[in-house]
Amino acid sequence: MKMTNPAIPSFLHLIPLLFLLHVMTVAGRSSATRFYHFKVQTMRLTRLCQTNEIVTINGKFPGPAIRAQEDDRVIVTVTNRTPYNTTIHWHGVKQKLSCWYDGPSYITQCPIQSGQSFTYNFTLTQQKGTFFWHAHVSWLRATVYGSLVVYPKAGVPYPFKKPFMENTIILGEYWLKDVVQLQQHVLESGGPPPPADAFTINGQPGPNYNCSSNDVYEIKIVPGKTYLLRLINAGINMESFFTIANHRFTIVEADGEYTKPLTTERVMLVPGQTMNVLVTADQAIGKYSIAMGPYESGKNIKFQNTSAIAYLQYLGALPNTLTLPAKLPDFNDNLAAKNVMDGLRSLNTVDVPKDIEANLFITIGINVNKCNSENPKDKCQGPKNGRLAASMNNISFVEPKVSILEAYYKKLDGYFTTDFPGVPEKFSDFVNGAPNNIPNDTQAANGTRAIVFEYGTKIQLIFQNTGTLTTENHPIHIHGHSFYVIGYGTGNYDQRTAQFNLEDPPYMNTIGVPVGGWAAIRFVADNPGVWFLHCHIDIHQSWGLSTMFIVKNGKKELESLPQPPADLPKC
Ligand SMILES: *[C@@H]1O[C@H](CO)[C@@H](O)[C@H](O)[C@H]1NC(C)=O
Ligand SMILES: *[C@@H]1O[C@H](CO)[C@@H](O)[C@H](O)[C@H]1NC(C)=O
Ligand SMILES: *[C@@H]1O[C@H](CO)[C@@H](O)[C@H](O)[C@H]1NC(C)=O
Ligand SMILES: *[C@@H]1O[C@H](CO)[C@@H](O)[C@H](O)[C@H]1NC(C)=O
Ligand SMILES: *[C@@H]1O[C@H](CO)[C@@H](O)[C@H](O)[C@H]1NC(C)=O
Ligand SMILES: *[C@@H]1O[C@H](CO)[C@@H](O)[C@H](O)[C@H]1NC(C)=O
Ligand SMILES: [Cu+2]
Repeated sequence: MKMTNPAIPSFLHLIPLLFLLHVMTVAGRSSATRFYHFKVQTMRLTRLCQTNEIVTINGKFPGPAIRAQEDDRVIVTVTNRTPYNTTIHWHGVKQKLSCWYDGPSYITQCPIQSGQSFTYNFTLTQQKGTFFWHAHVSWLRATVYGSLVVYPKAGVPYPFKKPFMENTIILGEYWLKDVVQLQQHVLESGGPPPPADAFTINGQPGPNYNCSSNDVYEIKIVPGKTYLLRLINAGINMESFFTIANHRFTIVEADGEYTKPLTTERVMLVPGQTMNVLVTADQAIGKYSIAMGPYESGKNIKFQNTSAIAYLQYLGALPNTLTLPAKLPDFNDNLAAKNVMDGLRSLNTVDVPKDIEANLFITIGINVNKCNSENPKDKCQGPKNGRLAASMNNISFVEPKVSILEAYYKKLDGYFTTDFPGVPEKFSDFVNGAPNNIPNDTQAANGTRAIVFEYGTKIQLIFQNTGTLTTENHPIHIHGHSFYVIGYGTGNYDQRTAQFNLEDPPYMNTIGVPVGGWAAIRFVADNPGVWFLHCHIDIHQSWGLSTMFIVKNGKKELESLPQPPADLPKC
């Protein structure tokens, strides 16, 4: 099947929205409610010479796009018609006073089990831009994802010249195996995950893969016009480079916040990141490759290294035009990844929290635990016959059996503790001073521990990558809040030499902490609830690279979490 998205149809689906904008302006209403029904179901899909059952929403892959406007209410009823547990997370949506609808399984809700439904109900308060939704349980998000596009309010222009058209580009990783079973097997084995069978662009691997010469996403463009591409990395375990043959493009938004325009030839997107870029059809009429390939900063990691390809096709190009190839950086080009980050700035001067009230330092990295199994051949396939794990401040997160938010709200004892340490047990050379007695000296402690903040606490958080097994860029994602990325660097964080940008740092929800380095973020904890903080590389999260923080209710009006919804799933 050939997937095309020619200019006219992509404009057509905007017409109802434009009509609505008109109605709303006339009626003088400030926001609307958008209703969706998500049927979680299995679907047969042919990719890479094989037909498999995958889990998707409403029989679409990628799943349906949600389109709304700033301040709208979104109501999505999710009905689970598969044998698998599911939940949906609205990635980047702050869920102000609606933590119950955030979606991470066993953090804010129990899974929606086979046959059950749950209605998510939240507003897009003061948020606009490119977001996405994805399953937040097991590895279901390998196929359960789609875009969530929030337009500015009626009459509010973009801070750049209005693009002629727009397209959403979702980067993904595709497995031929049942991903829920695959995750289980990998975790049982103690070893690393297998590489994905393919990278995909809008669900299509493209011509570099066997049997895929027709499975290509194509954008048809009019010469001379400027297009807005909404890039979303929905990948599971890999960070990715993205580039377009012969075309430079300009970043204007990152993680749903406008940025100062930054023109580049390529970007690196970590899983969980979104970026809006403008590209102008200013090259010779022809056909150009759009490519997605691996960024792997860790050592000795097996990964998929065939790039996914889509086409940028000029209208008027001859049918058999030669496709111009796109040149991706080498998989380990740390500088290419850093260069983009170096140029990201908020569009305007921003109000970065000063007078920090909670100053945290969190180490992030991989551990190797001792085997402790009578069956090491099957269960201890990690380095030196150990079992791979991951941790924050040396605590490997243990997934609870209940929803922590429910346990917290209903004061149920015994499911979690509130003693997650704000600093590591001991400071040392985290990057280079790794113990070499694996697995004896590389064990992690286990726990389901939270940090508790008073409402309104001004937080500074330093993430420090450790080199226990290998240093690696980790994409840290925070739920319920965006944060200013005020600084980052390589090596161990040093307060005396670290440089912070308190003027116009980017405001993000996912930060790729540099390989063997650190990143500093600031935000105000102003959203009551229990919020997951985790590496968005799914295997790392599954190994325990996560924690959670609780924001207590405030004292004023609109500072308290409402009661749980009546249909909240039970464990
Ligand atoms: C969604 O939440 C709003 C605000 O709490 C409430 O008024 C409305 O009834 C809810 N709608 C549904 C369908 O649950
Ligand atoms: C295509 O198939 C050949 C032969 O089976 C195999 O060697 C090669 O690795 C495959 N290429 C990709 C990109 O999967
Ligand atoms: C890419 O994969 C091929 C096999 O598919 C392998 O021969 C090659 O060494 C890999 N390259 C890198 C840089 O991993
Ligand atoms: C991590 O915790 C384990 C288990 O308590 C301990 O043995 C190990 O020394 C700790 N490692 C570090 C770096 O703190
Ligand atoms: C943490 O849990 C893992 C898996 O259950 C176990 O192998 C390991 O020994 C535990 N670590 C400690 C320090 O108890
Ligand atoms: C689905 O979720 C329920 C509730 O937490 C749990 O008891 C059950 O084991 C889960 N099923 C699977 C296959 O994970
Ligand atoms: Cu997320």
